[in-house]
Amino acid sequence: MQPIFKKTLNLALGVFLGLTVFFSLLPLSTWAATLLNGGFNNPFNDIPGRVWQGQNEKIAGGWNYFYIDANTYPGSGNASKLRWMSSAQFAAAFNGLDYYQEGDQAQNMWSSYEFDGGVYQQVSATPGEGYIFDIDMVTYWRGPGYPDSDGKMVKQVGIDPYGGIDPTSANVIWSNTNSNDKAWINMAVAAAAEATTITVFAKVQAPENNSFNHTDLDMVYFEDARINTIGPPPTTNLNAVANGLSVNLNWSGSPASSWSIKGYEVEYKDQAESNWTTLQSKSGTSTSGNFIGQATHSYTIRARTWQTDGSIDLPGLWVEKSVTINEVVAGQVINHAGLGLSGVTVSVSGWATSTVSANGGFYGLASGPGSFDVVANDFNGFVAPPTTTVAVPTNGVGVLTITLRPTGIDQGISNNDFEPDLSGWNRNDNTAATASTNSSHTGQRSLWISKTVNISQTGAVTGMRNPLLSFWYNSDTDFTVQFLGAGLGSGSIQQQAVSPVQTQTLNSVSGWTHVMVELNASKVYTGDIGVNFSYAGASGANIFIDEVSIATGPYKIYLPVAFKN
Ligand SMILES: [Ca+2]
Ligand SMILES: [Ca+2]
Ligand SMILES: [Ca+2]
Repeated sequence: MQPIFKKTLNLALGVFLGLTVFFSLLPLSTWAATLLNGGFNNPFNDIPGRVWQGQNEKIAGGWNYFYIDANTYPGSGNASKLRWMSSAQFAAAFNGLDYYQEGDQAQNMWSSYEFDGGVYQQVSATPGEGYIFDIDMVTYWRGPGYPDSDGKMVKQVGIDPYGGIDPTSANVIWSNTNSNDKAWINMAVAAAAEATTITVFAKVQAPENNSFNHTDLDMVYFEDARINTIGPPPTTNLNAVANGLSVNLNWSGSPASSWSIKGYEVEYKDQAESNWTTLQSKSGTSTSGNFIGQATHSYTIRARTWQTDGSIDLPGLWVEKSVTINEVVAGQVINHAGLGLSGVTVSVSGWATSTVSANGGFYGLASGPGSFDVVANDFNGFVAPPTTTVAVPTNGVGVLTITLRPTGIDQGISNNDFEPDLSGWNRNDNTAATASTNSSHTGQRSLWISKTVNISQTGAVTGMRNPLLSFWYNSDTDFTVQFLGAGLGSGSIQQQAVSPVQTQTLNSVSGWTHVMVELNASKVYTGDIGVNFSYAGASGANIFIDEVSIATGPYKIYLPVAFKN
């Protein structure tokens, strides 16, 4: 198809040039994009700062050179082994053929080292219009005298529809590659202009040729480039709606007449970050999808339809949508040791809809604004905390960390949640420690310590590996927690009076905070075990404690692990 196509373009260009003279007093056609010196003919310009054996390297008028540092030797050293010359300059320098196909010159580029570079030009364009850029290119791996070596030097052309000049930009739409050595190849790429300037690139990537003393030159010629309109690009519709943490998407597109749909390219990014994540690449034909975001985060989603005529692919303009994840109950499901639990069902009491915690335990449940009674399912022998009322503000998020803990014989104490009273707990002043509705992490109540007191509970466990005390607290003053055991390494199954094995002072905090304390006893513990909270200070303290657990810990806790909500 390519040769026929090229003739058509030549004809069209000729007609256009004729008309340009005729209509020279009229405003420029709104669709025209004019490439300067597409033939890479004289005059050539010296490239400032690029000198080879006393002569300036040269670039065809209208064009600029570029190279990609990472793939060019020496990329960080101004690519000093990569040269751009006119075909006449190269012929004179090496006593060879002035090799061009059209007009009076071509653009030559050469190196005897690894390179990735080429030429580019910025072109005025009409936003929304579809353009095709094509150019003839030929490579000579290790020079014309070396055997035809397909697969070594890789040709590619690109368009940045935003007019940028960075060949490594993700904005650049690149053609397929061609690595047919020692043959003129017409390369083409199409894009719809996103701005009033677009940039066309033609490049060749060549690996190191390992010739002795770097005597073999890898050569490239650029010749006979054109840019033309190619008719309207496809249109795209995109819908994006958040449901819980899931951003649900669907899209569709319409090709221009005589084109057909190739696929839909869909990407999204967190607006706090710069990188786009690909949800579907250009050949994908699905028309819906979703991704899981984070509560309170805003996302930009973009989609563009690709159409094809069987030989060239033309993408449409990006269509963008913005979505913020809010009006959800959101947080993390963790175990008593602070590790995220995935697969736990979280729901609003009385609602048919629910969600399941994802990787890391993160969950989000679409709620709308209001107050909601949130409950999680028990999971893998872990028991969920009681139903908890969560307030979700308009355009905001209600946060709840849901802590599941071992139960039954795997749990060292009882009445962990202080619902509805302090049964099972021993205190030395009944007025100083109460089960209060003033504050709770989950459920309706927590342990409220308001003045000097000791409150403790002791249980017995058998064969508990690495006992771990954990709880949530929220306090406006310092207090002390003691993890009680029968002594280090006793190994005895006889009942012994417990005593403090670990003592920690907890400081005032500004919100509910998760705490974990290891007993640091024998790896497998059998015997009495317990916890004592004590406060000695002024009356009127607001020390709230909830969800107290003594259960097996992980083999290793990576501290600090503090959760706030
Ligand atoms: Ca030429
Ligand atoms: Ca070949
Ligand atoms: Ca509670």
